Amino acid sequence: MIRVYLGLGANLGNPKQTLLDVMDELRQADFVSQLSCSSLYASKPMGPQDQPDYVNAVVGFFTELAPIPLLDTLQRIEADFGRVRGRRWGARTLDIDILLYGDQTVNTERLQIPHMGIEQREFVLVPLAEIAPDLDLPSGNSVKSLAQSISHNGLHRIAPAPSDHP
Ligand code: A4P
Ligand code: MG
Repeated sequence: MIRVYLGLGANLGNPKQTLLDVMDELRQADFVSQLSCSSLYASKPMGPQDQPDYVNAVVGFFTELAPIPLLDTLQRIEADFGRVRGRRWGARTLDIDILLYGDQTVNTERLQIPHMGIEQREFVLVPLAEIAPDLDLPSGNSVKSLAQSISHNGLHRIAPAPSDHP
């Protein structure tokens, strides 16, 4: 079993409810064990500014799925939630990024892990530090210290993590 961390983001429709629904779906999925969920955070858009603010969160779990089957599965979940692929960094109903897959590095055309930009994004580092404060990235940097030193850029907590025992 490999410990995986996903970044969840949404800024169309009802982003908060979408992320709560995705967390619920993951908790019940047969490829997911021991799910932990961060709080939900509101964040300013990175990239084009003429789009709504985002809601972001991070989840972690153990899985037996290999990286590409995991990506396929997560892209099906994105599609189920009505994601229409538009411009890069543009508005979306649901974006799921594989942030980390154990301590493995993946560098193929379809998949790069760690997800590029982890260390520069407050909306990834802060929720990741909430559920994995003792984690070190493959680069050797500590998630907690990165989260403490990055500019929070208006990031703020808007909802608690859903209960581990609904
Ligand atoms: N792909 C490669 N590596 C990965 C990975 N580790 N996890 C490929 C998931 N997918 C990965 O993704 C394009 C392709 O990336 C996929 O088909 C997969 O093969 P996409 O989700 O269709 O496109 P995208 O998300 O528009 O592009 P990208 O570069 O992934 O953007 P990001 O980095 O996801 O950024 N602002 C705030 N505040 N919060 C956000 O969450 N998100 C974005 C999107 C922009 N601004 C944001 C936020
Ligand atoms: Mg993406």
